Amino acid sequence: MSERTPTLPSEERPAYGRRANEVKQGLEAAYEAKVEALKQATQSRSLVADEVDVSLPGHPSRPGRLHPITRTLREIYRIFAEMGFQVYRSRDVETDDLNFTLLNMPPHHPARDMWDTFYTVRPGVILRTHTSPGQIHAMRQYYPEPIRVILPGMCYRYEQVTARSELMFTQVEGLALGKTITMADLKGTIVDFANRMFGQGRQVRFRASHFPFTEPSAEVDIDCILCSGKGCRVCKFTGWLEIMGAGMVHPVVLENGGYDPDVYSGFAFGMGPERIAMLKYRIDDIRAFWANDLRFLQQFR
Ligand code: 2NL
Repeated sequence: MSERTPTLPSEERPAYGRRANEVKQGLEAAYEAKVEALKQATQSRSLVADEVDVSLPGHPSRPGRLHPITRTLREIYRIFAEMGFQVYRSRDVETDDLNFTLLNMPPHHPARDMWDTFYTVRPGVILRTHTSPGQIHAMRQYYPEPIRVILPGMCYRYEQVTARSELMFTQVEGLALGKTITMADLKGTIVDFANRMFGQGRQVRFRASHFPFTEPSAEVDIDCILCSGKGCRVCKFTGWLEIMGAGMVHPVVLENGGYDPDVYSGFAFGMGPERIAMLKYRIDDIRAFWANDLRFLQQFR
């Protein structure tokens, strides 16, 4: 502010100051009053314009739905939770070692041909082809305690997409490990699961099979839920539907998890929730799960 030399004679200054104050207060009061009046006007205008008519019908709420695979997974979790299995989460990006070698598939093992995958630019780092590497993580984490876990998650395979196979899909594997686990425990657990998942009274059949990470190995069938075993197109006139693979954990895999195979034993199984959902809900094309067609998705509550 610039300095000014006073020009008013000193006897006039008090009266002049008082008057200046009066003017200032007057302007301030007028300003406040106008602001208040404008506020009131705006408010009454919006009260009229935005009036809520409580007699109007409401907006219907449109609840979302769970994806059929989410529903299937939750059903699987519930059944195994009742049998004492915890959910064990594990990563999608794995090493070749954990996905293959430690599961008894060394480099050049012919079984690797069944599971081609997606590779990252970092050598030895791949997308998992099954949730089994998670079982190695679980074993290494829990040793020497007994284990009862299921491992859900996304798996990846580099293969032709068809009505029956996708390049991304979920898997749920199970692992029970301890000092007294036998094949009888495996059969009891799976028969109980099949009955709870597909209805009481199901026939369950174990067929000898082969996996590199189990010995002995089996494929598990239930009697066809459509024709009860009489034979139809869904079961390809065999009367049976395959629902999972299973077996006793291979000693080499136990050892790779840190458990002495002379002291411990365990059973493991693996299933594909897409396949389970396709059988349960009679879906004939696996691509529907990723197609995001609401007409498909909205059928599931
Ligand atoms: C299938 C078959 C299976 C397993 C998965 C497993 C994992 C470890 C050790 C032993 Cl670390 N077994 N997993 C065992 C048998 C079968 O899956 O057809 N899945 C869709």
